[in-house]
Amino acid sequence: MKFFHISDLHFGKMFFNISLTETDQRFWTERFLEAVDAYQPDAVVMAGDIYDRKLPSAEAMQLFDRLLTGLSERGKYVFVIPGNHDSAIRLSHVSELLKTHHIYIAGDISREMMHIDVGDVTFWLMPYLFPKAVADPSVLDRQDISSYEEAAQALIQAQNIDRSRCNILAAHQNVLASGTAPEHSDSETIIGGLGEIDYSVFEPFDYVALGHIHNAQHMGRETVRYAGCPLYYDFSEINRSKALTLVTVNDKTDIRIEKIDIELLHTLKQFTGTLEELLEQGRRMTDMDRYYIQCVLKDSYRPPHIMERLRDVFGDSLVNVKIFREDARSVSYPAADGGSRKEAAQRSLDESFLQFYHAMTEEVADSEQEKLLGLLLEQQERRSGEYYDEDKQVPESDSQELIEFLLKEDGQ
Ligand SMILES: [Mn+2]
Repeated sequence: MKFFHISDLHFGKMFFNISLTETDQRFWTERFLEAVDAYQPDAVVMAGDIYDRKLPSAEAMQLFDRLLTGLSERGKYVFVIPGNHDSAIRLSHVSELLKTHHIYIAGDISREMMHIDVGDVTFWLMPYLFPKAVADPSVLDRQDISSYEEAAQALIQAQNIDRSRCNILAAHQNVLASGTAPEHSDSETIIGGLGEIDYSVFEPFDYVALGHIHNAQHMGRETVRYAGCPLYYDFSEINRSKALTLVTVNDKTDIRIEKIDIELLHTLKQFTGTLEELLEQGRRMTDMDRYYIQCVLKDSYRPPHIMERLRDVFGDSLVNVKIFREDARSVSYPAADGGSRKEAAQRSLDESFLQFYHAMTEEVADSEQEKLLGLLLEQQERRSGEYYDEDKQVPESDSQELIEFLLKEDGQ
């Protein structure tokens, strides 16, 4: 028995302002199906976060459709669990029907975990769980459960696991190795320390196919493993391999893990230097199209027309510009040119705002955003001249929308 363990596909994800669905994610899906042809696994385990959102875009759903159909056409078993980004109900739509095609998608948490026997191996599907869901009267009816670890432990203990068989679990949780947290990526939306479950809880399982953490790694033992996200979803993953995890089960005690390289449409490149140095590095590049590029500015003052000049050289490959910081906590760039309060007071409002913007987002506002800021300030100036009545409800103005646009974060 051989299977690919994948997770955190996040179909529909935006990378900065770029939609990856029709480009990188579709490319990856086709290369993955080729890898399935080349390595002939019996099954594919998808350990949650299939989609980036609970309400995925039509394009993201079509891509998942392509993946499931491609695997079904190749006669593979497919095991899917919902992650915290998925809607369990929507993901498991028509799942009863799909079982006839050997596609098994777990829905909401239930007392008996969905499990499927394939030869000597049993695949167990544990949807993303949280304590309240497991404690619920409709599941275990255990009001004493308060932590994620207790919840996972109780649910596993409630299963009738035949230990003579090889048991494979798919789970989407924040797993620790005896107190050691996994190496995180900034593309995860995980609150530090929340929902930790020690790997020992999964002791009854011979292999645990984990999702949730975006960096591939094992936790505690070789066979409790995060597959990691298939594509680069953040520059913090720049040195990480995106190879596929292929698991071969010879028997219960002999499980081998191989890493299979997969071609990506883009990988990441990060340049650090002054604007002039960055432009020079860009001019020397000959294979720009293969990368998504982040520029880290080391200038001690803010050079004019940063975005325009970088775009001239890097084109659409440039996805993000940020300010270099020695210490991640200090706001070195905005503070560097004007120390005193007097100087700060003399700075114009838009200059101050742009510095605030750097400090908050670590990004340089582009000309479009600067233009919007100008409009916003103009509007505020006009409004401040108007009579202000304290009893009067402040009208919902489009200033709010502009502020939100300027401080907008990428959809996570
Ligand atoms: Mn994820």
